[in-house]
Amino acid sequence: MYIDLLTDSGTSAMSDRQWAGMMLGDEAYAGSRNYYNLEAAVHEHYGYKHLIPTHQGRGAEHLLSQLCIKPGDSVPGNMYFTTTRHHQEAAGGAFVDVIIDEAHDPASEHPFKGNVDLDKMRRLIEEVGTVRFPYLSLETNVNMAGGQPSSMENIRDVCALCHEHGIPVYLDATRAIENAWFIKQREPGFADRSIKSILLEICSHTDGCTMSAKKDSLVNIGGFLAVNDDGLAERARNLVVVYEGLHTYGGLAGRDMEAMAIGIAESVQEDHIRARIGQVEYLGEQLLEAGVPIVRPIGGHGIFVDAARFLPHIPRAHFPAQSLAAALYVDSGVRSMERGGVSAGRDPKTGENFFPSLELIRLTIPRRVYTQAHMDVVAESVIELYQHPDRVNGLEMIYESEHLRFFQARFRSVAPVTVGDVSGAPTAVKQTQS
Ligand code: PLI
Repeated sequence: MYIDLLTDSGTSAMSDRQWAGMMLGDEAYAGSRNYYNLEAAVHEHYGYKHLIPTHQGRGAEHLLSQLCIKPGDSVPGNMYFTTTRHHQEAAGGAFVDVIIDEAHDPASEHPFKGNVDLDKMRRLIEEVGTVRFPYLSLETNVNMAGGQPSSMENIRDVCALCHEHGIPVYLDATRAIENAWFIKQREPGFADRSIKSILLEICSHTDGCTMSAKKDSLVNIGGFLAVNDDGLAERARNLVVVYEGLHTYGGLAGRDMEAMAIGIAESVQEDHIRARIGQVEYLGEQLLEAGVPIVRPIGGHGIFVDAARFLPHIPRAHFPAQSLAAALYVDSGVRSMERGGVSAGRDPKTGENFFPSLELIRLTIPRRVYTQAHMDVVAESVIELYQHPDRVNGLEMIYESEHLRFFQARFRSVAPVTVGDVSGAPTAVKQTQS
């Protein structure tokens, strides 16, 4: 592995201050002082009343889904995310997509492709009634759409609509700070506001959040559920003890909570977020200049390459995005991530493959890890493949795990690869493929 762009989750570099915080771990089973530091940081930056730490984001999603969703419920959201939808379905709910149509079009230049379509949401409320809606799941800087933000206006309006009908709104705040950056850049009236104040305002419209601190908060492990409702918080504290650990550590070591508290404060620093998103833009601009089809506008945590347009000769059944990810790795040792048909999985009712409109690979940039020179290498390899799409073969899946298959699936090339087909590939790779 030369450059690892699989994910920005838990792969960012911690600062000297965070590492110093690790040395202050208070590993008391109950009431670690690091918990209280984390609670203060979440309160100051996200504003919610109650904090329940979890080992990572999906731990918080599990708690929220188990506590709020009943079998037969519909859970609207602005595009699915893999683990979020999985926990909703495991609790008996069905995810309903209410994101604007532009989010499904990689070429649309809409500045806020993460927005909820208010008409879709209104229609859904009319069709289903409010009884079967446990909450709206509102993701910031929507991952599967290409790291695309929602506007403050849309967040405010959709929250008002939901609250009018007694429906709570829970934020997926995993990349809320990247969303805040785009609001500052693109939405009138926010240019002079601090990232910290924009983040607080986003959260103030909602009733709570699930959080994977492995992204925005710059830690290798950690997450939390934060809510305003006293009763829900009490029920969550009861449940976290069953699945994660005591309510003052939620599956984390004291030192991890300290690093998270410090990471939260660092994550809203303007220079940090400017450099972080600036690096993503640096890579994206090079690909755009070479005509490579990528999701536009350039998103927050990575560049999403439109594999369907990149490899029109590979049918969806042979997973163009997974095929491109494999070819890129063979070409240059750059690991990317499939975000298309493999990630989407199967319909739990029919067992049929989902084929989402977006068939993408994600070049995900960890925070504070790589230099622009690394980005040059990535761009060179992607452009090389774009100019020689015939070098990329489709794949068939030879192992599929039961849950969240994209994490563990295995593939083989549908066409036998003979030596010389893949320029520059090491011999061992060629043998494995054939
Ligand atoms: O990986 P977790 O369990 O800490 O978090 C799950 C999760 C929830 N919401 C969102 C928007 C995510 O992006 C997310 C995890 N994302 C991963 C692992 C990624 O590679 O994007």
